[in-house]
Amino acid sequence: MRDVTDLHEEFDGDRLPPGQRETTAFPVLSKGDTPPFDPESWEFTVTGAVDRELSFDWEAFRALSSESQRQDFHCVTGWSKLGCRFTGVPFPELADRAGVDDDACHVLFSAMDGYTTDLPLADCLREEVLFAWSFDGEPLPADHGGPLRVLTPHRYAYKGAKWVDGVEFLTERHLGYWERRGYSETANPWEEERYA
Ligand SMILES: Nc1nc2c(c(=O)[nH]1)N[C@H]1C(S)=C(S)[C@@H](COP(=O)(O)O)O[C@H]1N2
Ligand SMILES: [Mo]
Repeated sequence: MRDVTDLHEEFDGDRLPPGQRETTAFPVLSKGDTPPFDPESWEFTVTGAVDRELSFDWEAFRALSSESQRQDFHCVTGWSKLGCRFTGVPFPELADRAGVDDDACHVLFSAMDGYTTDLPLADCLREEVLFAWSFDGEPLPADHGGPLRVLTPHRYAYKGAKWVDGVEFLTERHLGYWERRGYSETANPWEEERYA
């Protein structure tokens, strides 16, 4: 299992970022209802500034090479959950398959509840940005984004779209749901980048 709980060192910070408190619970934060999942009709797409646009059904996505990681989870509202065990597909694996264009600089994630979130491309091309289907050895619970969610342990957790079903590579910045409402684009927990 890859352990990325030391990535705070790269950001010159403590394991618990400033202004955060540790929780052992796993609170649920969603802007609306948990969308239903039908493995027969589920579709995941990779679009935009790439050589090959991709689409996967559930079976095909689950057949991608995956790994397990130990990660910390930092919510912008002030709680952090340390040492979570997730399994899924690292972002660079998908990016390699699609072949990202040289002029791509930004990424927009979209989800089955209408949620979107955006990040600079460089913040996505990291092994710990995971499309995860499993938490703690079990299928990812629906409230936490099951069947599939993004994890961004180097960023506040609103950058990790639950129920993710699309990744778009962009040549200019598009704002996501919370980013349009004043939250930070970069969302670095060690710099307390909560708001733009
Ligand atoms: N699709 C979707 N993804 C989402 C959200 C959402 O409302 N919809 N909320 C975000 C926010 S603000 C946070 S803090 C985390 C919370 O994840 P959790 O509910 O598993 O704790 O999911 C993020 N991803
Ligand atoms: Mo959040």
